[in-house]
Amino acid sequence: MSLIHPQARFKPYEDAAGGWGSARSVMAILWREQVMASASLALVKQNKPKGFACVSCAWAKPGDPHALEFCENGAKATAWEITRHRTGPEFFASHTLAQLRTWNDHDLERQGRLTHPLHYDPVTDRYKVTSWEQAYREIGQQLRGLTPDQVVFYASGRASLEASFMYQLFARAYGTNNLPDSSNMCHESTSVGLQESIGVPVGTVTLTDFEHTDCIFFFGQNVGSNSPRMLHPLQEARKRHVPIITFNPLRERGLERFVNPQSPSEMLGPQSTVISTQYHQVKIGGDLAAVTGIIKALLAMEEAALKQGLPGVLDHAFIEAHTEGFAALCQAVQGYDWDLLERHSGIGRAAMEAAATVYARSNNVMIVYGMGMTQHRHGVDNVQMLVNLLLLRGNIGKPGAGICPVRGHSNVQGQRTVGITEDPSKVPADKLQALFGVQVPQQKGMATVDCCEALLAGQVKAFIGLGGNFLRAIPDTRRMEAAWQHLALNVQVATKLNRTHLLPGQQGWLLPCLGHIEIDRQEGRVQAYSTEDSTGVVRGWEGTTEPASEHLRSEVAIIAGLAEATLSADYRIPWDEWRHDYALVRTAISQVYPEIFHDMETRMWQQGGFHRPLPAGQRQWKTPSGRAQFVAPQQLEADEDVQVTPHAHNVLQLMTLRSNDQFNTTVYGYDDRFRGVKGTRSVLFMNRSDLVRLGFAPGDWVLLRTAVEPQVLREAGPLQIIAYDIPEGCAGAYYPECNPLVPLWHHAQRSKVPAAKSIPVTLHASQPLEGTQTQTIRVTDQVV
Ligand SMILES: Nc1nc2c(c(=O)[nH]1)N[C@H]1C(S)=C(S)[C@@H](COP(=O)(O)OP(=O)(O)OC[C@H]3O[C@@H](n4cnc5c(=O)[nH]c(N)nc54)[C@H](O)[C@@H]3O)O[C@H]1N2
Ligand SMILES: Nc1nc2c(c(=O)[nH]1)N[C@H]1C(S)=C(S)[C@@H](COP(=O)(O)OP(=O)(O)OC[C@H]3O[C@@H](n4cnc5c(=O)[nH]c(N)nc54)[C@H](O)[C@@H]3O)O[C@H]1N2
Ligand SMILES: [Mo]
Repeated sequence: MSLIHPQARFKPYEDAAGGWGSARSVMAILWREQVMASASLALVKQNKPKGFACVSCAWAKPGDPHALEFCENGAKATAWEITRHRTGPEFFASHTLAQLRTWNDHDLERQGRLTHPLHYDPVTDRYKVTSWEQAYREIGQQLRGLTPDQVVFYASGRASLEASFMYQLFARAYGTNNLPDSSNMCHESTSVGLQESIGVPVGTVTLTDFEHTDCIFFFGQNVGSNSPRMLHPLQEARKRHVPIITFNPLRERGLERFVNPQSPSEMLGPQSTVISTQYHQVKIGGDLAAVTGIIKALLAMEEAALKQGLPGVLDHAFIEAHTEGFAALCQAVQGYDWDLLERHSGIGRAAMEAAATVYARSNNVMIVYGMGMTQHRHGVDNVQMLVNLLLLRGNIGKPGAGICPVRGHSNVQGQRTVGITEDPSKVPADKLQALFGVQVPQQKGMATVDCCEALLAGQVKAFIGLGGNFLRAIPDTRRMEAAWQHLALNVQVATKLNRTHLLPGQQGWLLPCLGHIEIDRQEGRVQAYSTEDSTGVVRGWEGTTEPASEHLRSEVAIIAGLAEATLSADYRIPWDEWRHDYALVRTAISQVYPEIFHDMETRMWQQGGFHRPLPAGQRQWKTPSGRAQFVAPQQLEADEDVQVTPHAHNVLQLMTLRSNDQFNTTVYGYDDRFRGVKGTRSVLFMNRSDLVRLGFAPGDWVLLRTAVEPQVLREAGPLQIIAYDIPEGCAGAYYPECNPLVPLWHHAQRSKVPAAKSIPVTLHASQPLEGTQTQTIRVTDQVV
């Protein structure tokens, strides 16, 4: 294949996930960040008692950890946070924000940790060092001059339970429920779907379930890159011959084969563990049809068995005792014929039947899923369809079975538990009133998409970001960047410089905070913090490395400082005491949420922490009917903006993906080892017959244009085409570079999660950009 950039390469990766490739990749980043020695000290404490929680994903940390309880990407996240590189006053003195806006995501964060509080100076177009006191005073003053509904309090999913609890209390005492968070772009389809179906907003699977399961289904989650520590329980399950059945348009390496890089015998031996025993390359958005097909096959098996006087395959006792909506589900499923199901799923009837056969003979089945399910127009229906499948054989509320959404950031699930939500009905208003004198505003606040709409309408005047890279993570980048500049106040609490910080609005503040790996001392005493992981386990942690700069403040301290400067003294909120002793914040959390967090201070230090109560796991259904709900599919396509027969015309379905070398908008490097990409992110994965049909060749450069709402030009690229093993009509490219293509309105019904996994696009011939090959997409990513 001819490639124009000499350093960019595409060569299929032959090795298993993990293995030597993983070890080499970790060494490379430790070297680049100059943390060979400090990282070795830190990594042994990662995910350990009296250590720190990995700042990468939210996957469960075992109570009895391995000697080294981290994965390749966890190690990268650690190295990236404890890096020796610094983005200090000299850096900001020598760069205007206009200059920095021409840099890409990698180069911005690569400069290292922020060291000083900064205030934007419009005269010189630079950030200048300020004092914390001045920052709090001026921000407080400005917030007092605005009305609460003009102000947004965004949270990315990393802040601890303590910081998150204080943040939502600050927002509510100020007078707003405008608390969007990263999970609005992520697992909100889960929170909505599971709540309706089984009465809890979170998954029911725990780590021990992996020891008891006898079958695992995987839908739209890339375990090898995004939650690699889960490969260990999967490997253990495979050693017990547990079948794993995967549905994914791409053959993701972590779902195919794994070598444990921390096992000398595996590293030196020739064998890798086969992960998936069945691999079904559904087309993007084809899962509703695929699961409908599996259920249709189960119903046929049931009928055949009963005819022969044999026991059926469905758990009728469970269905009768615990569920509602079974007949409607059966009727809907039987209404779809196999032709239609094959066309919409992109896989054959035999594949759906094969999955059904294994499902029917397994007793304890769990379903694991990720963004491939939630980030669709019908993301909520996707989630509920997975629950339907589980309920048919009583696979919720018994050991080894259940639903397992794989959450993103390290404490994203916990943030919601302690009140970060736009919905006031989800917070114990009476308690906040009684304990702190805070009257929770009645009016629903803004989640992420609402906030973007309000920004476009000029209704948001101030934005406070507790971490994250909002402007880069949201859809419709170009339109949002233009609107963003009109903010009167923009306060960003962050560890590293990113694109959102480069559009400061009229008053821009960049407040550098401690990361979670760092020792947080308040008045000389080390402070612990806590998180809730993807399986509902709450644990206590402590940072272990010295802070990147003496000027950093903890998130808890920053929130307290801002709150004190903003709120009147009428409230009984002990900000100053909380800042000096986080245990007092935990006491408050236990008082507000006693069912979940009673005795938190002791229980979070127990071996393995403590589980939040999960009624669905005990077969108690907190739904309006008191039963688990079957939800009949209303349609088969997860994205109605996309036609069913893409190969008949020139529109492809584009999914935006993470590489193995990034954490969301944080781009560690330009390799996506498992997918065989080296030295570039400017690629488009395409099916060979599509590219031939559309008149392109591998190595060609193209621009992508969104194929709906033609009056708005949404364009990204240029990207270089790679012929790839992906279903016809589907294409893949990297997030966040392709976010300008996602229309803001193209989001999931009911949960409003942007449908980043199925964007209708057309291709247009182009040329590579001048300059270095690592340049990412520039064309429409500029501020207009
Ligand atoms: N190293 C690392 N770890 C991370 C992150 C990171 O960026 N880097 N991000 C964190 C965050 S915030 C999150 S939310 C999670 C994200 O982790 P994932 O949920 O794995 O998200 P994506 O990488 O977006 O990958 C989605 C997967 O779904 C597949 N897919 C896309 N569309 C469909 C579809 O229609 N059907 C099916 N069946 N599959 C589909 C894709 O091929 C891909 O394998 O990971 C977290 N962990
Ligand atoms: N097209 C497309 N868009 C997507 C997605 C997709 O798959 N496709 N995925 C969506 C998903 S699942 C998510 S979760 C969002 C992610 O959206 P965000 O959570 O907003 O983005 P991140 O990239 O995780 O944020 C990175 C920044 O967080 C800051 N940071 C890091 N550690 C800390 C810390 O300890 N404290 C503080 N205060 N700041 C810190 C750093 O400054 C860093 O630059 O993006 C969403 N957008
Ligand atoms: Mo996420």
